[in-house]
Amino acid sequence: MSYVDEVIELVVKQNPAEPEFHQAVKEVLESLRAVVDANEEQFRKEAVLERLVNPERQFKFRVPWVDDKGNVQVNTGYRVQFNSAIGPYKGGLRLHPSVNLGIIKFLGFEQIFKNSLTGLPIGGGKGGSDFDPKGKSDREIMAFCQSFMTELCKYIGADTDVPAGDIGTGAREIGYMFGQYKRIRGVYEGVLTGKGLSYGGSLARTEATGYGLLYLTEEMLKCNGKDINGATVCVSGSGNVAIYATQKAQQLGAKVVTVSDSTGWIYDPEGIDVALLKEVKEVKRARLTEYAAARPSAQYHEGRGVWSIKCDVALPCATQNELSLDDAKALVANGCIAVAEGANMPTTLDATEYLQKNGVLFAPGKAANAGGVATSALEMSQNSERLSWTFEEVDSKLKNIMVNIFHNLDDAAKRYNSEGNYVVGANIAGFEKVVDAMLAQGVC
Ligand code: NDP
Ligand code: 2IT
Repeated sequence: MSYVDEVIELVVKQNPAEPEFHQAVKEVLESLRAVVDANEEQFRKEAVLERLVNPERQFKFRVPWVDDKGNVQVNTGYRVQFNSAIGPYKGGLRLHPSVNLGIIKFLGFEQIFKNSLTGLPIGGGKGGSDFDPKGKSDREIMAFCQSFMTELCKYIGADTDVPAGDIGTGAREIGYMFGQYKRIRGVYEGVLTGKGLSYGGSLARTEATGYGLLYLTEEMLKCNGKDINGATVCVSGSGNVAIYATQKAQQLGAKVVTVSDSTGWIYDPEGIDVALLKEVKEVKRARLTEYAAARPSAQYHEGRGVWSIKCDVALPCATQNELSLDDAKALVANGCIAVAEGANMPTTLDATEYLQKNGVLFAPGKAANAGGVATSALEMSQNSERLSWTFEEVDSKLKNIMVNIFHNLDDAAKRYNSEGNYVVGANIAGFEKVVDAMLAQGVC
């Protein structure tokens, strides 16, 4: 059996009931075959793949908090410190009822390669909790965040592990967590990114993931003789990534006709009204039915359905496995030319394969959504030098990073005879730097 197949089998055996982690490992290792085969003897001897798929450390902890009725609620918190070969652990905190160890491990594993692709010195980590922020009062959110940080603060620090936002964790939650960290540890440092601008946050971090997604998509289209200007775009999700992806797509001359949330989706043939979407989602924290009620051209549908709408470019920006094989077939049948993942692992393995086989340009999340963490690393730099850069400075660095990422994965794919396969390109380009650092640092 090949080394890659052996390690995939080992991961499934040693980590039962973690299907998302298996899926992420499988996608990465399958596409590293050419590199692994070329170095098999050394990699086996040094147990490179076994080390790569085993987190350096993982924490699971109790998070008790008091709700508005005076009852004690208990959630579970996680932080997985996956790989520190190229820098301090870096990655977001997800607050969603679906969170479990397997989900955090899949996200942490992806983060290793994503962070490497940014070209910045950040290792891979991820955390979160099964806490559901929906329907909670501000006081309940604060109570949860303070309790969560009371435990998490023992394991993180500006030079060791720097968490940030993800699903369910935005500026409000980062603020409460930062306050509690400072109070317990007694240090004012850049221990979290995505902070408010009044206490060490970076301009353009809020926009960065969505804007970065469009910068990479624009470059990928351009290098394949196509244009984002004039394209019809379907976006899923209506959170941080989806909102700023929609905004940048419109600035680049595209028309975005859909957004979604966990209960339904909007088809707006006139183009999504971003100001209204922000008001509904960022200010009121309401459902998309409110968007439809305020916008005559919008149709609201219950359930899923974004990918049934005819588009040139599809940008899944909600959550994992939200674009299935049937969705991929519908996109291809409707003439879609490109899919770029704003979310982490939103496309199932069979859907990815179908899209690629049918000539759809496919940019995997670890490359396409790397703009968020890259700008987090820029926030860390600004915190270290105790200065803040202008919006234009950060945005232009972000754009350069995304254009470079695209060319790095394009080159890596070409080097390994997989021209145009950006999944292979992203995994190989991300892996090379991490493995080089791991080997240089000896057995650790
Ligand atoms: P938000 O919490 O701001 O928004 C998430 C959006 O996705 C909401 O519209 C939400 O709907 C929807 N959603 C979440 N879970 C589900 C689900 N199980 N089924 C259907 N819809 C769902 O999160 P972000 O925008 O920050 O994150 C979106 C994706 O992008 C995630 O995969 C995240 O890991 C990834 N990402 C985020 C980065 C960042 O900087 N924030 C950076 C890189 C990647 P509802 O409100 O109804 O729950
Ligand atoms: O998935 C991701 O890259 C994020 N949620 C952002 C992580 C970060 O540290 O900014």
